[in-house]
Amino acid sequence: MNTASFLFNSRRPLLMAALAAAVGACTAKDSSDNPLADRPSGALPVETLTVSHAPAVPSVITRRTPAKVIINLETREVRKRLADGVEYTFWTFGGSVPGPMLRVRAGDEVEFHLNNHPDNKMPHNIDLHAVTGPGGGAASSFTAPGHSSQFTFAALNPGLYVYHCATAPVGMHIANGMYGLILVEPKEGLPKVDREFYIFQSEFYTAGRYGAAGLQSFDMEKALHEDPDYVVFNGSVGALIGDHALKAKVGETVRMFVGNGGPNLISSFHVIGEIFDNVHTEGGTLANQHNVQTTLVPAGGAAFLDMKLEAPGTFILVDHSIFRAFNKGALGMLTVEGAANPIVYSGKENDAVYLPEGGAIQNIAPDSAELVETALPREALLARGKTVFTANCAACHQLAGEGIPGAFPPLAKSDFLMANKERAIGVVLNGLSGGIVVNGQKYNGVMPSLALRAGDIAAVLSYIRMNFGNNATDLVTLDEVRKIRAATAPKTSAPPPNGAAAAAKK
Ligand code: HEC
Ligand SMILES: [Cu+2]
Repeated sequence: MNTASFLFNSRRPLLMAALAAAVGACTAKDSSDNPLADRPSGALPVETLTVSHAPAVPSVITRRTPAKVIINLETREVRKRLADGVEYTFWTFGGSVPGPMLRVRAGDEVEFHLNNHPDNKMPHNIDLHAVTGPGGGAASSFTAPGHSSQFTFAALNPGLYVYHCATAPVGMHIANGMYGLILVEPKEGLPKVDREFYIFQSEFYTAGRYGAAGLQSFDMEKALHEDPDYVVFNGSVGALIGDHALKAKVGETVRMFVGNGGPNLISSFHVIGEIFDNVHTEGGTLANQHNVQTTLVPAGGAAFLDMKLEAPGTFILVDHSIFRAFNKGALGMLTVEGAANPIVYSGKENDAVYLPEGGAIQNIAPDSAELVETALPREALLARGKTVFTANCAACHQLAGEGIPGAFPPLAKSDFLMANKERAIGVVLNGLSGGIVVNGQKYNGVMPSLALRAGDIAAVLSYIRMNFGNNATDLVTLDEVRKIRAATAPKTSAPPPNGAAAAAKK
């Protein structure tokens, strides 16, 4: 091999000395293990890595010889969506959370450039777990805003690695979104699959609780107690849902590169309705497990797995610490298209009344959720109203109900709200559009129907009519909401356009 000439040609004696030690340790094992063994004596061919943002994965490496790979990564502090109506100032690699996935080949020489955008307020650096060297690169990459750092490392060990910022306070830089994955492909490459996806779990600790609207700041107390408000895949609630769902076809094999930035929690990664055929536990090169339901992804760690898709449908990605999935955001979707395969999965074959011997006949009304709703006592109703308001209304009407001139009418001191209780119930039940006048100001927007339960509507209206400078003394009761609902419910499944608006203005 030609490690010597590679080392002595280098312009970076210190790093290369560290490298020499690492290479020495490596050759001591077995020369065929040495990832630098096939380095040519001359200069390596140079390529610049094109980065791709999650859930996209950079293309498979087809070359079978080492290269010098140049990576440019920019740190950006950006205000973006964390959930509907909720924003956060994320600190990012490449402007996104997670940062882009990086892909190199074992034996490559990687020239890394970390560029800290001049608009940023913080210094940043990068610790790549794929690096053999002090701080995984952090020691050489501390970069002030408006500056750029460069260091070079050899990709000695194949595997899937997390990278993250390690600037003090480290916890805060990670909590704000500074992480991503780097794959060091084994020399021979990975087994071929039809599609690859990049999924990254992490938590956010916000001043307001889950769903609280507006720009949220980082909450150090909650971070210390490891009690996040949000646990998400790919940086926000819903990043892998609906139009953003991962897509594949029946008969294909898919691979998921799953990282976990923490900063605190371990992920119990699971895909509802699928079984992982092969799992590379902890991101190692060995597919050491087959037929796995849930795999652990440690904080600051990764795993990758593949599965063949035999049946169509929507498969839900979750952290199976299940409140995180359904109440904190750790939920994604894989939509698989194709013909049904009744041998693999039949679909529902029969739906019959189940009458256990001796049991009473059960009558389950279609709106069974409604049946269990009971009227709440005054204090509980108002407390619930506040929660419903923060989660559902404040995004438009603002936290103190002050509204936004020209766009969202005020609920605070609103003559429109207070003039007619039944009409107000109708607005929240069915939405409103077509233009109204509130406190002498014209508004012509769309208030959506939010599909709230009757109890939540009673609660939120009781709350806003008694707060924000409104002077109601009576509550809005569950019965009143039910009555208006029965009177205004659309007769067909398609709601009449502006039906409520017309009713509201008469
Ligand atoms: C997506 C934005 C949006 C959300 C969310 C929203 N509203 Fe509205 N709301 C509007 C708009 C826009 C109007 C005015 C509609 C028009 O111009 O016809 C309105 C009108 C109203 C009105 C009548 C006008 C007034 O100021 O008194 C009430 C009452 C009201 N909304 C209550 C609520 C409540 C309660 C919630 C939460 C359960 C809510 N809204 C959620 C946008 C929103
Ligand atoms: Cu940082």
